[in-house]
Amino acid sequence: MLKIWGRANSSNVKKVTWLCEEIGLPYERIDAGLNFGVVNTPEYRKLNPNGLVPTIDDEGFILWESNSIVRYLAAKRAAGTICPTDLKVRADAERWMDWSSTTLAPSFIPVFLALVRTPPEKRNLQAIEEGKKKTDDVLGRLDGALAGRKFILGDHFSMADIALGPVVYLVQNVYPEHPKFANFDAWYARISERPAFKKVVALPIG
Ligand SMILES: N[C@@H](CCC(=O)N[C@@H](CS)C(=O)NCC(=O)O)C(=O)O
Repeated sequence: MLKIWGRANSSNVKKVTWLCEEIGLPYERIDAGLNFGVVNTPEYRKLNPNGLVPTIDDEGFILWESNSIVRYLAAKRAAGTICPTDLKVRADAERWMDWSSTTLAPSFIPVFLALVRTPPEKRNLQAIEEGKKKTDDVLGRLDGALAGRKFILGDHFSMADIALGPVVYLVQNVYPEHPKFANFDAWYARISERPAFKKVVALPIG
């Protein structure tokens, strides 16, 4: 069975568990990271020299980097649905997956870390405000891309929504007072009502 190392509340691990739940792919998840440790053991570092989660073992094939894992599993198990087969549509999906990691997450994760994992007296308020402004701007761009679309690629739910959703879940719960965007709100309502999202993405923030 597919093995996934990583604590359930990590947004990068959630991408992988969400995909598995969506496509009914059985998996064994092994807690690792933060208070669970594991990631600094020599055994884990052999699998993933970064000491980060997630990492998977698919019948002996070891892979890390959440978006690469999602691309791999979706191409293997959900080609034509969650992983588009048309080259241009797939590139569009991959673009949004990369954008989630290179643009959305770096704008908001510093705000999340400051507000959720840093004691009030140690918070850098100016950095938090700057992160919120960057997040507002990035959400506005996502909102623009979602105009007239049910999901980020159009009518069909895809791996691009999976890469965006767990980070957006943090934004919605840690920074709910962000400016409102109609297309973004409608899309978030659509993805967050999916049973798999409710099961593995909508977990307590910590
Ligand atoms: N680019 C990597 C980033 C992985 C990453 O930063 N994971 C975080 C959790 S979201 C982590 O391992 N943090 C340390 C820990 O949990 O111990 C990916 O997308 O897989």
